[in-house]
Amino acid sequence: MPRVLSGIQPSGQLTLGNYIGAIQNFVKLQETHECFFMVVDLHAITVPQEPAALREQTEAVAALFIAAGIDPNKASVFAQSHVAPHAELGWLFTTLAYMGELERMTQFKDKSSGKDSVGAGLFVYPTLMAADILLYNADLVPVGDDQKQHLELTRDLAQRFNQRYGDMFTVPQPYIPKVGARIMSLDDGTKKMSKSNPNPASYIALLDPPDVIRKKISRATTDSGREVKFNPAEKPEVSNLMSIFSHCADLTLEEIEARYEGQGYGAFKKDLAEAVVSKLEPLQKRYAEIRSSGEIHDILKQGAENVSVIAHQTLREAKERMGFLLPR
Ligand code: AQP
Repeated sequence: MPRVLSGIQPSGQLTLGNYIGAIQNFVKLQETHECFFMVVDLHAITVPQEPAALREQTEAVAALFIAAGIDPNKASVFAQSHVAPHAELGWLFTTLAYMGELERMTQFKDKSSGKDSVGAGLFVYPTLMAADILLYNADLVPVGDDQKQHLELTRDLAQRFNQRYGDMFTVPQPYIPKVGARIMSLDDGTKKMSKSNPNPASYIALLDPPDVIRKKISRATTDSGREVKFNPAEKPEVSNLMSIFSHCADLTLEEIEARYEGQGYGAFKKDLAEAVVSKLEPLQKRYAEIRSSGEIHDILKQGAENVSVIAHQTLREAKERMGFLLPR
């Protein structure tokens, strides 16, 4: 079976953007691929994290994976920091990357813009992401559109290593959904929905209670028009709400346009809120059960055990090819 790897940072509460752009695809792919899904805690510390919150969020993200439908008997679910070769291979790839290519990363530019001091980890994090993927020779990486550029860098680094040291790494392909690859912020149709946005009204968290979801959607920015029409260039906010509706209610964009023709935004937003609430209700129920059972610790332990052999083997081979003296 082709191999899939992806990860999510425990850098805040997971949003509907993370779900539609990434997790929904994880659930589908586990049926046809060998899947490895990580909570990328080493990535989360590229911006300051409060220790207790990091621990709690790491557990929460893993539990949300399971609540969303990832089956630990089909896919390996683990925490990145539980498998030490990630950090070590990350360093090896950092030495292969060029400053210029890291400076071009738009996520780095976005996250560092306007800040007085920016951590070096934020700058080099795409090389750690490359190591995460290449450690397992993943064929496919399901991500949202925002990660496309990092995946390109991963491909470049794999090719660079293969050229210098001989063919070893699989050059991975991105797997990006056609609709919903970039869910936008509720208060600004030009910015992606992001879990670390300081304004909670900008995102729908997967664990938001129903009334909070209703309030956030009723207050979501639209435009001065009345038409529910999919036109991302001219109506970015309404188009974004339509994408969310399409995913949560399993309707096409055309069906949504037809249903709300001539009705303005009121009825549309009301139905959208109910569709999101119904979509998240079973996930939230299952999440509460998983957290109270404590089973997530066993799932993470088993996941790390499953992947460790491959990770150590790859790291050893990469070090050997690069000329490290290996312990005998
Ligand atoms: N708005 C989005 N629409 C579609 N997909 C999205 N993803 C993130 N935001 C959206 C996808 O979710 C996965 C996890 O991403 P991540 O946690 O590694 O970091 P990120 O891409 O930077 O996501 P966030 O939510 O914006 O986190 P913060 O705020 O911490 O940086 C990825 O596959 C991503 O594409």
